[in-house]
Amino acid sequence: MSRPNVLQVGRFPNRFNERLQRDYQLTRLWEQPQDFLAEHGATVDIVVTSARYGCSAEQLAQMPNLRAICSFGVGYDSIAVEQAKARGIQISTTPDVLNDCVADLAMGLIIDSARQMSASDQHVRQGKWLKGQYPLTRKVSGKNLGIVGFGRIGKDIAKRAAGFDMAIRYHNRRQDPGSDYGYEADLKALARWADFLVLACPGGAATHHLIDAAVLEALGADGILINIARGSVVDEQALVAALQAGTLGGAGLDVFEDEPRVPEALFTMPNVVLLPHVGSATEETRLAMENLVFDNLDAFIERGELVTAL
Ligand code: 8YV
Repeated sequence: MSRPNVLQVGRFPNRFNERLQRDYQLTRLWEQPQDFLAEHGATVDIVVTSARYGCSAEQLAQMPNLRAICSFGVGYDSIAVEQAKARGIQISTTPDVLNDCVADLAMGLIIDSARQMSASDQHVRQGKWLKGQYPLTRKVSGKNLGIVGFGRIGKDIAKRAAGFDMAIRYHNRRQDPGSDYGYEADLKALARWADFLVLACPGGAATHHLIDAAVLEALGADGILINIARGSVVDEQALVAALQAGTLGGAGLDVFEDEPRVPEALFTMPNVVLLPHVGSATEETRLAMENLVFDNLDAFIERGELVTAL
């Protein structure tokens, strides 16, 4: 392909922006007039986007000659995958390189929400220790861990949790023949059994509000929900209601339904840990994700193939 036109749909960190600008024939969508896609969409060969910015069916329709979408991130719920595939448009994401950090963060949220590290840190910083001890919290080691979504990240969470002597069971669309962990086809049954229910499944229509009031009720007053997947997987109103009523024991959340907006009702709950979608956000992992986007771009430009195609 002779010097293809690459469209970058949103801002990335400077290092990434600069390398894109330096090495490719690049257009930055946000610097263009509103009607850029309507007027010039036919000139776009490759889109560079992210799990956050996505690529909608409307955008796709405005780019009749698009051949590839290279996305920064492993989630593709914000990309119109079906429409793209129907047109033969190839899609790459950045799998695997972020598994460690997302699984690490899941463990961090398990420990923090149970042991209330963030809330007890506040206790010290606000001078409250001088007035009294922090209340007792909940143990992590040896507890039951239910994992929803047993893909690469779910398995890496299991690996870590095994080091905490946790009993592990999982719920997935299908049982994994390569795994010795117990498979639970019934999500509510898994929630009833679990002390911690960790969400590591993809977002999108198939998992929308998979965790509803009934699942939260099954998890129960001693149960803790951990979400490092997508906010859309949880009925957030039901989650807030269960936490307010005390029918759910706690939550550790890195993702929300309407990011960056987080329900304010959660702000004052010591049994809830709130993170600003930082699962993959370490220097090392973000650099690896960037490099994988460039590997995909280069492979597509050189030989029409993506390295980590969906
Ligand atoms: C990033 C993510 O926050 O990989 C994903 O799907 O959600 C995260 O790693 C995202 O890619 C940044 O846009």
